[in-house]
Amino acid sequence: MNKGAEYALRGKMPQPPQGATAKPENLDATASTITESNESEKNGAKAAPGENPNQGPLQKHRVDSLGRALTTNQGVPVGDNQNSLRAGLRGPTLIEDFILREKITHFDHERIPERVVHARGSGAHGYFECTEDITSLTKAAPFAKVGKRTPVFVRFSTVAGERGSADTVRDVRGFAVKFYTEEGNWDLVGNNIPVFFIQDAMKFPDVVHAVKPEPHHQMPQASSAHDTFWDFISLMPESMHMVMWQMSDRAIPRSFRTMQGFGVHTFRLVNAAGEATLVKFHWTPVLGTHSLDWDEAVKIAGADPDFHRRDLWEAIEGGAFPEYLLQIQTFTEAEAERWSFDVLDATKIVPEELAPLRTVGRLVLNRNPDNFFAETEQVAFCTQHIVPGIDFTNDPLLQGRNFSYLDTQLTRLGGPNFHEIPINAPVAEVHNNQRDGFHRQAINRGRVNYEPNSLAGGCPFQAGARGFASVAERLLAQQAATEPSKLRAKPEKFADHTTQARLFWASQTPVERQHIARAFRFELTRVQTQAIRERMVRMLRNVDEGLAAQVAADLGMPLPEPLSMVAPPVKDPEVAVSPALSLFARPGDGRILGRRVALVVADGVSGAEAGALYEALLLAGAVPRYVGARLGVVRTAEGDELPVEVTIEAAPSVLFDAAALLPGKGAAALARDGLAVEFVQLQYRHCKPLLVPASAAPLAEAAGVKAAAGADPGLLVLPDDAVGAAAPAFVKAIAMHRAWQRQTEPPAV
Ligand code: HDE
Repeated sequence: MNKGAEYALRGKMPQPPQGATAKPENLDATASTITESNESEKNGAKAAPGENPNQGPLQKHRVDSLGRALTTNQGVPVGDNQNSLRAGLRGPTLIEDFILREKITHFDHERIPERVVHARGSGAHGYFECTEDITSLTKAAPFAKVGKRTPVFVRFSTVAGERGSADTVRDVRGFAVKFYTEEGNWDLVGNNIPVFFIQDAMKFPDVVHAVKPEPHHQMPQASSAHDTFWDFISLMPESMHMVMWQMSDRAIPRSFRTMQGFGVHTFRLVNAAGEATLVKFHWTPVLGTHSLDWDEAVKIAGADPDFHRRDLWEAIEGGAFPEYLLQIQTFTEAEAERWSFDVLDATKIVPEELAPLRTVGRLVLNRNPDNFFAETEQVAFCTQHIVPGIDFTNDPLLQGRNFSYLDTQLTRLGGPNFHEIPINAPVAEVHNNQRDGFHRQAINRGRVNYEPNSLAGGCPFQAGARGFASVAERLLAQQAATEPSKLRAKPEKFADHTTQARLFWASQTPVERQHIARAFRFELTRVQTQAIRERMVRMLRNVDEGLAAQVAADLGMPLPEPLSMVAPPVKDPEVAVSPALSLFARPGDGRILGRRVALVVADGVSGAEAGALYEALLLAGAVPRYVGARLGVVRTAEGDELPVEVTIEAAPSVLFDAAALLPGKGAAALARDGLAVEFVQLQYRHCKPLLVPASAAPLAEAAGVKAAAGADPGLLVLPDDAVGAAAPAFVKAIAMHRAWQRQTEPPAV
């Protein structure tokens, strides 16, 4: 009996001991039935002590029907899967047809509620590898040893759109990682933007209601460009920092493979001695951070709504495994105390200048799911899934999330046993006295479902020091004597909403600033209520006068008074410019894995030049495609046939990262094909690398390409016979992603 250890006796804090256990003399004493050793094909053998049906790899759940006959869900072979059972050839269908009824009933119930936010998502399996020893900071299982690999499942998502909405809308992206550690599952449920709209969970339903389609007519889908969103934002100055990020190109990533991820909140790492360090988590893509152009993002939503999902799937199928570094910022409570912002405020970052990034591991996504529904749809992330070595902080947004995620899964996945769904089941063993509920899979043995017990030898027993222990924090220690210990209010530092919005703006390059201003113009132009536009410009004046003036001019309105601020911005902020906040700060490692490149062909194309370029791109890990006016083949100058893999109509320009017009006598004729002209024009407008050989000059000219522009590193104007040899320069231009120098307002073509 350890009852004494539960009480703080004589001022001594209790430490939970390991539970007392006794080995039974006879295993039958712990059985539920003394007939359990009667085996059958269904019964199987009796459970070995400690055995748990949910543990272990997913393979026991995979179904392969190769060579098998069709059956009902009861395993009855189905003789006829074409005709329902009817009374006579032209007679009515019989209710007796259990095969038809089972099939249709199952179909009728195939949908589960979509996630209330982050409904649109794409998942992948992979592993996390620890690359640096941080055992002095944390005892968390994934960091136990350098080189250790922990299996993971990752789900990327948009926030606002419904399950079938387009991938490339302007939105925050979810970046949720489930680590299957031997000490249980750890979910790091983050976003691709390091801050959030609100400071307190109390406002979450409001911000989500505001951004979702308006309730009276359910429009617009997956878009923040409407009145209710901006009405809410313009009345919530704390959202200003987040909105700056959301209007930047961060919200229109080129790919899940080229965006960062952030844990957002400040968490804690806890070491074996129980010492805690504050931490921020960052996922940094090895291929760099790259985004789309807004005009392009809009067009892709029509041309391929699955653009990001397809990109992720194809990259993994093609062996270009997406990879991210796990980087951490660590700092002490004392350091955090000195900063002008509060690290419990999710609308603030910790600038890298104050706490540098340290790489501690890498995440590699190397396997696509077998089944979207079973895995990507049924995966259940919960912020409160943490393991020994990780702990929360008192960020009021994180605290609110901790209530929410378990709760949402109960409805979405139909009950409290969602942890038994294969994708959610930990690889660690699960033993407790929880029983029953919808869809229970485990058949728990024995008559004991309570603790303490003697009838099951005290098992499962309390883990004691081996188990999870929350950081023993002195919650009221830093309180002023006058502060009530129960209240609804925010700390003073939470009141500054502008310093970091200014920091973000100051850290952007001119192109990025232009894009942010353009995004405000687009979104607020769609807003119908003038007063909302005005309030937003008033808010922007607190961030930057130039930005506010430009947006006001773009909206055709005079500059209104700045909005009054609850707290003035910090006078001398620790960091005024942080270059790391620019998208261009992480150009990537120069590889062009999975980049889609159009090689535009027509009859008379030089087969030699085409082949050389195609091969070089393949070797560089890109995905080249021969694009033509019609499917089939074109004749090469050498007299061979070259397959046209896809047409300009089916795969328009926006689906390619770069284009090469291939040399040949047919190239000029494409100048008379409106679709081909538009193809080149949009490649050019979206600042993508473009290779133009001499014979394709008329097509480029028809598209408005300014071939003379010497200052354009993305434009390769070449003699016809230099195309293949130009592959290295072309690859370099693609790795640069875009030649933003080309962009003008409004676009020249
Ligand atoms: Fe979530 N969020 N959230 N969230 N969130 C959900 O859980 C919620 C917040 C995030 O791929 C829901 O299973 C509240 C911040 C991601 O399955 C729900 C609050 C961040 C995902 C929920 C927040 C996130 C979710 C909906 C404010 C970035 C998708 C369905 C207190 C750090 C996970 C579900 C996946 C999903 C609640 C704020 C990230 C309803 C109450 C901040 C990536 O539980």
